[in-house]
This record gives sequence, C-alpha cells and structure tokens, in this order.
Amino acid sequence: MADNDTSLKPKTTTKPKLERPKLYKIILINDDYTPREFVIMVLKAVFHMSEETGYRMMMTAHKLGVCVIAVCARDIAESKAKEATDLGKEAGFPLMFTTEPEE
Ligand code: TYC
Repeated sequence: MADNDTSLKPKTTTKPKLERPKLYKIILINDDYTPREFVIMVLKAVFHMSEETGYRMMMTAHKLGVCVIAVCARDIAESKAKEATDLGKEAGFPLMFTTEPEE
C-alpha cells in the first residue's frame, strides 16, 4: 500500500449520550383544615396564577385529593413546593405541596 492511499474506512466516533433531565410534577394535596381562600392566595403568590386558575386548581385538589400544579426541573419543583408548604406552616395550616418525577 502506497503512503498516499486514501482510506475509505469510515471513522468511528463515539457520541456522548446526553440524557434529557427528568421533569418533576408539583402536586397540591387536599386537607380538611386549610381555608380555600388561603390555598388560592398561596397559588397566586408562589405560582403566579390568576384568581380563576388558583380557584380551579384548589377545587380540583379539594374534590379529587390532589392536583398537579406545574411540571418543571427538579430543583425548581422542590424549592417552589417548599416555599408554598412553608407559607401554610407559618400560618398554622397543614397545607402540603409535594414533588414527584414524571414517568
Ligand atoms: N379542603 C379544604 C377546605 O375545605 C380546602 C383545601 C383545598 C385545602 C385544597 C387544601 O390542597 C387543598 N377548607
């Protein structure tokens, strides 16, 4: 084989697989003690919802037990859920927001 022969063999390169980061749901849990108006106030303050959207989400959790409030990156979901839960705690209510990964 001469020195200047052109190689037709395809170069094999390994492409690093970038996994798409998992998304997390922020879930509002119903309870029997937190006033409805307080839940709406928290949804407006922490999640920038309108009165109407806040009312609908609160009523969904009230009737079904839970309501998915938002879907976002894990760190944002966890800090928002904590911020909202803490507002309830400071006011003496058992209001609870949790997070869970999307399938
Ligand atoms: N169930 C509460 C009540 O009747 C209102 C409420 C709704 C509380 C949704 C929490 O996530 C909740 N006062």
